[in-house]
Amino acid sequence: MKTNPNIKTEITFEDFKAEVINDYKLIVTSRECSLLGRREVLTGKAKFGIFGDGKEVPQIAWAKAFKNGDFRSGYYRDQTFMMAIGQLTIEQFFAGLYANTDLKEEPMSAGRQMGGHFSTHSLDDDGHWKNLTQQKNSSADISPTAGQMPRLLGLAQASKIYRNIKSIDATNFSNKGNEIAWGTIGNASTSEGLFFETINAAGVLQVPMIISVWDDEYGISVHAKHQTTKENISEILKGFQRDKKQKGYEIFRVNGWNYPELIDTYQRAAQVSRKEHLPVLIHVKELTQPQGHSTSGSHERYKDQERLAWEAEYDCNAQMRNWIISNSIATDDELILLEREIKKEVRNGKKVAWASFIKPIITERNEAITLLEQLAASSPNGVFITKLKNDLLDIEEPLRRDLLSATRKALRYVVSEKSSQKTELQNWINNYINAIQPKYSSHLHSESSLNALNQSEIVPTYDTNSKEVDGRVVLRDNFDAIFTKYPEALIFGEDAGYIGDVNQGLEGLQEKYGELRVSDTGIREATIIGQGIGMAMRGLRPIAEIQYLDYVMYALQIMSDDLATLQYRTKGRQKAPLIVRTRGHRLEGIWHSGSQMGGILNLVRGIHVLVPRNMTKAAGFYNTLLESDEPALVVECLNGYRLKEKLPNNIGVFKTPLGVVETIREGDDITLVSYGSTLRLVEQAAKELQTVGIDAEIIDVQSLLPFDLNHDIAKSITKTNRFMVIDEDVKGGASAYILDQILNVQNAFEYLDSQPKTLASKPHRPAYGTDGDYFSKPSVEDIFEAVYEIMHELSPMDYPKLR
Ligand SMILES: Cc1ncc(C[n+]2csc(CCOP(=O)(O)OP(=O)(O)O)c2C)c(N)n1
Ligand SMILES: [Mg+2]
Repeated sequence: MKTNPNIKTEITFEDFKAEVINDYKLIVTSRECSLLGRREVLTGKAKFGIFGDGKEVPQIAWAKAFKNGDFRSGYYRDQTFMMAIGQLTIEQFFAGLYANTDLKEEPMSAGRQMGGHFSTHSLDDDGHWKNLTQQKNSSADISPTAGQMPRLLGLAQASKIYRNIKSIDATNFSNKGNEIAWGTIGNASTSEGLFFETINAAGVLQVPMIISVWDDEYGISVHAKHQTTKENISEILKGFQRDKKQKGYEIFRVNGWNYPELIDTYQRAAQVSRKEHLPVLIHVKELTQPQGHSTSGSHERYKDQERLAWEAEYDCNAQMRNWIISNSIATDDELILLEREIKKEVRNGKKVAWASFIKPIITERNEAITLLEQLAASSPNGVFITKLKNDLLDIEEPLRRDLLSATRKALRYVVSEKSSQKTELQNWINNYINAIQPKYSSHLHSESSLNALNQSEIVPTYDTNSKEVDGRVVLRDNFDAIFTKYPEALIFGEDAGYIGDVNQGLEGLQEKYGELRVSDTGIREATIIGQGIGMAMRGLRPIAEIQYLDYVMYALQIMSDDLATLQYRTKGRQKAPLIVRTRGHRLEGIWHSGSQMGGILNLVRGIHVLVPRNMTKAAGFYNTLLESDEPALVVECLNGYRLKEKLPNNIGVFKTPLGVVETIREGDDITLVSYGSTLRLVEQAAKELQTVGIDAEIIDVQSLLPFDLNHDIAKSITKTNRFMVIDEDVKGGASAYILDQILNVQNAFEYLDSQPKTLASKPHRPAYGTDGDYFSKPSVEDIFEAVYEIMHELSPMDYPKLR
């Protein structure tokens, strides 16, 4: 089941007829899936359904223009397209609805995403790139409306990079940059800022990107009059239309029920975009929602009779059917026969999908039932266990939760008994959880051989007379080495190009490597990250620069929803090894010294978060990350660019390992745990503490995610028996995360003689100026006194109260 992608200019009428009928079969199949899918949800077999009904015909036209190597970045209405490019079968459609965890049955996400969230496999079983130029590609969907837009920009930009930078090995990724990135978005979702940000950026960058707006006049129940100025997205975007003098967009409008016009429009759009690398908007109007928005509600509640009647008449499938008959391509009777056949086929496909979903669970239930029966027979509490067993047996469509719930409860009835039957059940439960849990929890990170944790440390080495230079020089020289070593590496951000970043860490590099590899961008953090995600998904090694840590907030949603979940939501079949570079901590004022680290840590699980204390460490992290296939956020110390560091002689080679802490001062009395710029204050405080006889050990965390994999902090605490976490984030932020790691992951509470403490900033944003900093964030005196207080509690005679 696939549409014919090779439109020929001269075909016989028979060929033409066959192609039209094939397309009609596709749209009917897709529609039947939607109709039956809804029923599956309403009868309880599936949890939620959101379908592509009412959007079928334009997707056929789109699929015909979509070539191998192209990428889609779309949303939940695109099932017909996925079917038409041969990437979604009826069985897979239903496997998605049932959340089948077997990737072979449910290739979109192995049941991790709700149905209607599509993807293709860019990676093989081992996590290595497949040849993306020989397949049709769909980047994995996410649910937040317009969240697909930033990545779309990067997917398109990759073609531009491949076309213009010849030194990159493009074998797996591009044929001379001829690939188009195709986006889809609902009319209402164009209200999102991400849509407008992407539209503008693509116009500036002039990349081969084609956005289709599926316009059905509604966003759930909310009509276009509340969504879009003039109720017309292509009308208000008119100013983007290119003309003879200025570059811009090509904008098309077409009715979504008009099959021949749609085909013509998509062919023309593709031609111009592919050749000229031009962004295109196709406003596909007059679409419908035959079953309403999703299985959660009915559209009769908010559409009047007139609208419903119009939708019935202009249903794109109905219109195509009329067109086929009026053009004598097939008769009504022939179509009825064909539709009947398809109905059967979809019903059968559904049955097959359900059987393959339920079969392994039934087998597993049989195992559990046998074990419960044996346990019941061996226990004085047998009747209770038998009841559990019978209840489990009564469940017509059991889930794994039901199996575990029954078996785990059964153990409570035999808690003080000893029997081989009990041991057997305990073992079964343990093994079962071990076997099933990865179906839901694997691939938060790459599980390939290129996982960042497989990268071992290479220490920086120095000449005997090595120079002391500004920290930014270490970085700059290291980036220089990176761009030489990796032709596919590129960096972009606000002021990252011409002036070589606001702190001169990229000084002179645009001149050396060109504007495509070292580039300025507009002020648009979310799409800077989107550029990075999209390009990384197509084999490039982007470094996206966010000027200051404080402004990561603008990009955090995309980092969290898209980048952080990519490996997870595709069960390791897509990756975006994007490096996000930023700088932060301790400068001036509310929006130039924020440390929203707790928020970041909680929101980006799936991305490594690294906080190097100096530029040599930072450079080492970049070198490590480029050898791995994982995304990371690197936060450089804003006040460290002018501090002197020795210049290593193995620049571009040394590697800072992830998840490894460093003890930067040894001591016996207390372990002080911190990171980033705050460490300099902690070091000063430690010196001053020494003068009153307190010998502090200082540990630089360096890598917040992953965190101290060797448990070196706990080892230090076995010696000092007390510790304090010092952090410039608010209380309950990163310090609480670190505390949890030390107490609950490293179990260091066993070695403690004093209460573990955290010292963090005031709950308000940091005030401006030196005094603002002093009264907002932990100062040297604060650290000194907090440590002294711990020692005072321990021994008031030795450490009398200070104040
Ligand atoms: C950021 C965000 N806000 C709200 C939602 C809930 N939501 C899901 S779909 C939808 C309406 C989208 O309408 P439109 O873009 O026109 O697409 P359609 O479903 O009509 O094809 C909303 C509000 C969401 N998924 N993401
Ligand atoms: Mg809509």
